[in-house]
Amino acid sequence: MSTTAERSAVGAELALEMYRRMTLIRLFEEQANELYRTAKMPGLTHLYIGEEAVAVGVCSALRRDDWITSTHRGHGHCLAKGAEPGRMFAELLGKEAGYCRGKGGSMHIADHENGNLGANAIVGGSAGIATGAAFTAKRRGRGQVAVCFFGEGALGQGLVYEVMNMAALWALPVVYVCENNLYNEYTHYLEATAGELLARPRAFGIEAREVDGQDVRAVYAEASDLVERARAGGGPAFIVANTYRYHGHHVGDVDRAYYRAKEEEELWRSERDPLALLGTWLEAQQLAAAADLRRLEDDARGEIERALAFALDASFPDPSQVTEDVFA
Ligand SMILES: Cc1ncc(C[n+]2csc(CCOP(=O)(O)OP(=O)(O)O)c2C)c(N)n1
Repeated sequence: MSTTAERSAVGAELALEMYRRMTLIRLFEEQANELYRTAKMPGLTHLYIGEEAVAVGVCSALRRDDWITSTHRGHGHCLAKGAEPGRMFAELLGKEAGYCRGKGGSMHIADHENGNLGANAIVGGSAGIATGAAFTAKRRGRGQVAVCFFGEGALGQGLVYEVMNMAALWALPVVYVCENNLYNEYTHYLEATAGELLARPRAFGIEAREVDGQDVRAVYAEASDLVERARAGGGPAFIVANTYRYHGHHVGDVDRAYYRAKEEEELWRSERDPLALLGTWLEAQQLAAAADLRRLEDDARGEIERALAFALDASFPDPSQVTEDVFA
């Protein structure tokens, strides 16, 4: 029987794959920002830059047939679970080749083939979907696990407590991943959330842990442990991943001085960047040289450029499709 540390140890191959995937997310998001700034994308989007280690660390602990549910800040979760960047860009641009045939946009991307049950524009809204999926997983008995990503702002939503109660009573295989990036839109979370975050799941008897959300190896270790525990019938778990979004709440939120200091942003970027932290570790362990990391970055850049070109070239849906796949 292997120990938790052995199970969750990150070798060179996995570490490099996590580096590649985090890079892909960052480059995807930079391009999404560019699409907004050049008025090629209709509407807004919420960038995940700075938080890449949470999605990648957690999803690296999952099987393809495990499920995730996501949020309004969902691109990183989609890519970490295996979505194609080209079809994601196409969705952002309202093209037929997109994951929702161009009708969902940034906040509604779902990718069922890879177990992604969907992003969700309703804060906390996907907690019910993830918990329901975990109920299905338990009934089917194939060892699947559901992961529910949400921001700490969702802890103000009653639904989250209703489903944690049921998940604990029925020992459902669900892991709630709270991405604490400090802000609910333009308000520091301490102004909106009383008490300790971890006390909330613990009130239901749910195993709850805190992790450095900038350290992808730490996120992977904690997630692997709790996912395998859930898979083995150990019931639900809750992770608070401490992290930070480098950009605004959405792409249009460029003037942020009234709610957070530039120095704070610069400190996270310079001292706590998830890519830099993993890159430094890889080099220090002599698992990769700077040139290897540059090659990975170049490959990821090429993939994003091809994906973007595909989406820009793709066609819009025919207007006759406007009422297809619309359920409400
Ligand atoms: C039920 C509901 N209330 C309010 C909103 C408006 N809203 C969108 S994002 C957001 C803040 C979310 O903060 P958090 O959950 O911490 O996620 P983050 O944006 O920090 O990733 C709010 C209030 C919404 N989408 N849904």
